[in-house]
Amino acid sequence: MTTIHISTTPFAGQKPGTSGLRKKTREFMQPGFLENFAQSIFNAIEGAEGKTFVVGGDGRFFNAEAIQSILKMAAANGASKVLVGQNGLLSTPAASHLIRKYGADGGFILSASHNPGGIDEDFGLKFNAANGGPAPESLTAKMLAESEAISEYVLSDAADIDLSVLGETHLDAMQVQIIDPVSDYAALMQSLFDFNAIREMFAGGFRMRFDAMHAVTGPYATKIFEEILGATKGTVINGVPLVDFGKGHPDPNPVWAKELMAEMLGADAPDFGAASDGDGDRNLIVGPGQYVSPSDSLAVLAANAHLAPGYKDGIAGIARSMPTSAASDRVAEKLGIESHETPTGWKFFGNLLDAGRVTICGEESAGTGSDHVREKDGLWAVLLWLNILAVRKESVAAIMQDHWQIYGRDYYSRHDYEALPIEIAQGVMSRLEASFADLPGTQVAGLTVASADSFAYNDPVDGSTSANQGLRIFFEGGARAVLRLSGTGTVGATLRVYLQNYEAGDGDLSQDPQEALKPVIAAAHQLAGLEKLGRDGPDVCT
Ligand code: VG1
Ligand code: CO
Repeated sequence: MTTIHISTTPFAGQKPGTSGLRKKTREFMQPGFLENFAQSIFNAIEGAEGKTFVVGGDGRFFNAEAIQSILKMAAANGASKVLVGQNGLLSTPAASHLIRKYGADGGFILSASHNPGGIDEDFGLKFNAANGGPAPESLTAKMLAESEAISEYVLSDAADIDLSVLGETHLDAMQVQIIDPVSDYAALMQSLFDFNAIREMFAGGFRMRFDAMHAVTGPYATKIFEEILGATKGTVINGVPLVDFGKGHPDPNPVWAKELMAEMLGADAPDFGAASDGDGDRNLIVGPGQYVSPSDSLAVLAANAHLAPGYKDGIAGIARSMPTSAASDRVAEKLGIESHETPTGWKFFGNLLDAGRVTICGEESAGTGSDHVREKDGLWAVLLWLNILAVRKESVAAIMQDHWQIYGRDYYSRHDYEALPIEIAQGVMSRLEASFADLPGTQVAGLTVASADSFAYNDPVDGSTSANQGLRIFFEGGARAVLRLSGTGTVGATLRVYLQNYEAGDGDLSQDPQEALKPVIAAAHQLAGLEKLGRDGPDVCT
């Protein structure tokens, strides 16, 4: 058993995006690509000597091979111990929990999350820090700098480890513990929610459908919903993780979770429907005939969290990403607690959670979570909904109506234009920003611009600033449009247009969001010159 030193040269483009490094799988599979990035991580954290890491992924194509490389590199870099999920599987929130529970120094999560998987699709790697959360910008900047200067990586020449066998083994001097990916996580969920009340609800005939989208949550959902909580067998569909997610797109939104949506919006729908994404950190919530937008779900969960044992004493504060609707701000105001607006990406919630200033966080992209881990957590959101339903004994639709009557409704939609030529997308953004100085007072599509800016965030905990986090246009009367470029795509540029408009609680609460948003959609199109994209319309509307 020897450490091999391999000379290497930098690969361009190893800059981590919104959530780790994502590339086409074949790019990741090039000799040295994964290794360069992994070594850059070890270098950025000032070495691995004597450290403990958690390693796992969402089971997509190249997951197993990448894990073997990372283990051999961790050993050669001097790590003392690695905890690996059996068969290389760990959901992102479960990995975050394990880092915290076992006091690890960090974790390697192999996933491109909601992006499709397969040799011709996407792969990704992200590093989480000792608090269990995604590497903050200060650390991702170091990783990038290391990747641009790298000249060597090291790995052990030991044989591959059999990841299917639970228990302890060794790779050279490094201890490798292969653990059940589900059990610690299931116990954590049990400590937060009233499993007895949920069990009784299922025993009383409550029906649920959970679409695991052939991604990592299958084993977690089957164990928790069917085995522990007694939901009928078959509650979980697409529950076996596959390397290509059954050729699906593991993004839990009404467009990609078609099968679930058809059932939930059809006749004889179950009482509750939900789905999660590739790595298990996102959630989709839908009642019979009632889709719940992620921004609304965040607000409802925050307003009702006290009904679950883990939050019975109330919540300290709520944080949402900037493009997320203001619905959760209204809840924070009513509760008299702090609310924060952060840039897109879970890494920006970490400091607020660590400082105890917020308990619940969420993003419009279907991510919600709390201070129980440092990632968004799909099954957590589903379980909190179930706990609320079990206590309130009302339908999802009734809970939404009640919420909107109290707080008003923030109609919301996101329009995505995917795989655009980069110069065209950047052109739209820079022209729009250049127009901002003259925009206030401008009338467009029946609306008047109140103000416009490029969002910058000042972290109240560590004082750091993150600029250029999206262009915001506020209209008189409360509507808002936001434009930003995605940081998770792997082909060209994806432009996201986020639209919202507020309707007070005594107004018309039952409009189709696309109808309710028509004026702000038209205004955003004109102001940003979206016809320059050369598209008939967005690729995905959520
Ligand atoms: C998207 C979402 C963002 C989310 C990120 C990672 O980023 O908009 O809210 O945090 O994906 O989610 P972007 O830069 O493409 O807009 V996951 O579940 O793919 O790790
Ligand atoms: Co995800």
